[in-house]
Parts: sequence; C-alpha cells; structure tokens
Amino acid sequence: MTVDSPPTSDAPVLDDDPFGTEVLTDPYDFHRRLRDAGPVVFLPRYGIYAMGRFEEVKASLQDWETFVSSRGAGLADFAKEKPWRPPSLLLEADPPDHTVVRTAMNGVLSPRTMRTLRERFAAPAREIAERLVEQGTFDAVTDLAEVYPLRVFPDAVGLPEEGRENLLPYGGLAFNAFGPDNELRRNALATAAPVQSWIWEQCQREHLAPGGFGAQIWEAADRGEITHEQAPMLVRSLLTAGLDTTVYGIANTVYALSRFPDQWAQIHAQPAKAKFAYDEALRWESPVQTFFRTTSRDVDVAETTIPEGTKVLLFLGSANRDPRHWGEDAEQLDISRRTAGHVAFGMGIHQCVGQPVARLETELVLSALAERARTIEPAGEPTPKLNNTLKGWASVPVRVVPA
Ligand code: QZP
Repeated sequence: MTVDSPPTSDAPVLDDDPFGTEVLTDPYDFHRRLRDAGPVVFLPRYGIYAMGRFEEVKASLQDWETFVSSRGAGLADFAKEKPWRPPSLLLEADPPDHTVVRTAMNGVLSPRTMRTLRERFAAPAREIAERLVEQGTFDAVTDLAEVYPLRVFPDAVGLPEEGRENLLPYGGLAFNAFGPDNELRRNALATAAPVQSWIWEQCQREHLAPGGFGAQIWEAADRGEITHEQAPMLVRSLLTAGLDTTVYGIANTVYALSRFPDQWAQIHAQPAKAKFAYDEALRWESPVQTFFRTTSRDVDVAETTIPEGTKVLLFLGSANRDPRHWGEDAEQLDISRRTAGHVAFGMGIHQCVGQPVARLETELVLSALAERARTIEPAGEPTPKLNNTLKGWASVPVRVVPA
C-alpha cells in the first residue's frame, strides 16, 4: 500500500525524556505508557520515533535493510554528525561489510573456544562464591559482578595487567555515548581521552597474549578472513562491549533473584537451572535497555509512516516486559518461563556475538553461588547507576545463608 506520509503528529506523541533521570532510574512506568500509546510513538524532544512493544521491536531488529546500523546505534546520525570515535565495524555496519567481520568474530567466540575456557573460568567463580557466602553479607555489584568478569575476561582477551582499571570506565563511556548530548554523555566524554588512547593501544598485536581472543582476531587477519587494518577495531569491539554488559547482567540477575526468594530456592535445589535464571533475569531487567536504528527509506509501521533518515529508538527492556507477548505476569520473575525470543541480546544479524562468553561467565558464577547459598535477601537499599543505555545498580547489598 502506498500512501502519503501523514504529518508526524498522526503518531501518538509522548513528551517524556527517556534519557532523563526519572526514566533511567525506573523505566517501567514509562515503558507501560509507551507500549499503551501505540506500536510506534513520536518523541518530539528528540524528533525521533520509538517502539516499546515486543512485536515491532523484534520486527525492526530483523529488518536490517530498512532499520540500518551504519548510521549509528546511538542518537547521533553518522550521515549528519561526526561520531565520537571511528564507527565500530560490527555494531555500526550493515551487510555486506558487516557479514565479513561478523563471520570472523563468530569464529573467535565459538562454542569450541568456550569449551576450552570453561575450566579456567570455573575456578575463580567457585573461589569468589565461597568467600562471599562465608562473609554472609556482601554487595552484589562491587563484591561480585564487578569482580568476577574482571578476573576472567581481560585474561581471556589476552590483555596486559597494567591499565585494566580503564576497562569499566571505557564501557561506561561508550554506553553513555549512545544517548543524547545530556550531562551523562558530556561528563563521560570530558574525561575520555586518556581512557580511549589506552584502549586503542591494547588493540595492537604486540599487547595481546598468545591464545587469547585478541590474538585470535589478529590470526584471522593472517588467514585473510579480515584485513590487518580491521583487526584492532574488532579487538576494540570486545573491549567496548565485553565487560560492562556482563557486570550489569550478573548484578541484575542477583538483584532479581534476591527479590524473588522462591526463584532462588529453585536454583539452590538445582544449580543447573542457573542458565534459565539468567535468561529470565535478562528479560525481567535487561542490562541493555535501548538502542537506535536509522530508517533507510520511508517505512509504514502500523499506520504510521516513518520518513527515511529518521532515528528509531528500540526499547529492548520494554519489549521484554510486554504483556501482549509475555502474558499478564510479564513483570514477575519466573525462571520456568519460556524465555526464548527475548531481545536482551538483540535479534537478527547483529544479535550479541559475545553471548557465549556472557552465558559462560554468568552460569558459572551464579551456579557456584546457588550451590553454596540456601537463601539470598536484600540487606539494604540498592543504589541505581544511571547510564544512557544500561540499566543497573551501583550497589546491591544482599545477605546469604550458607547451605
Ligand atoms: C557496544 C562495538 C548493546 C550493544 C550496543 C553493545 C555493543 C556492541 C558492539 C560494540 C559496542 O562493536 O564497539
């Protein structure tokens, strides 16, 4: 069907700022209003469209030809503004360019690689869990979620010891940079230069230990799968997307389970259920709440024509709680739920390539904790951590009772 573009005001309009303190702290009321307003909503504050329902979010993620990534996965349109750093070859690219580098990355982060890492990742998980359960009261963010990934991931990449304190700040910076020019983004960029130059330096071959993900990316270049110019950029992708995401994922999972004691009881009884708990927790409180696509043509979505060259904000965290898809109990954490199809890792050709690493880490650390702790409960108020993209906590005090 071909129709004239209706004026943008024909789409439902919401005046909220999805990157304001209120929504970033507690997005769920806004998500409800966004979904109820319609399948596509106009946000005049930024002149963008937004989708919060599962069906349209999923369909847009799958339609990479219409909802392109090469103009940026943040608010900035790379066709009109200079990106804050050279665009990612993976995230901020479309086929056919994307396909080549993605195929090489799939090879590096393969299930086979994960099997070789399992034992190396398991020992620190057990160690940390044992110590924390002995301790009784701990912070699920600063004592666990920020500790475990930093113990295993930088070694798996093959990074030198020195300067690792730059990793979390760089992730925080990159995820804030997807947002609008607000205080979070400006503050992050103001102190970025030394962190950025350290990161770029570590992407060079001479800094990456043999056998690690980094060295394997360079070997893919030696084999001609990618060019030697592309290799450091793909290492940069690992360093951008590989750490904060898992920190938030682990913290949000423990946070979720500490609020649903009957669900913890299930993984304590059967620690092998930790992997189901992870998917359900990612659905319930998605670390990556939003990102953008840009329309490559005028496109009709449920009665609304979105013009070519428009930024579209996809609410993964909202799609993952949409009662139209998940049912009326969408806001309950239920680890026996069929979570397949949640969009916390995205969907389609860009779906998280590091997913096997994230799953390995979380499964190991959560099952180690679940074995040793009979119960887990809040031990104080959690403190939100605000970020333009990531939903999570600066602190989540919990108390555990040993098995
Ligand atoms: C960030 C990169 C949720 C995504 C936006 C996470 C992400 C993925 C890739 C990169 C950065 O390639 O730099």
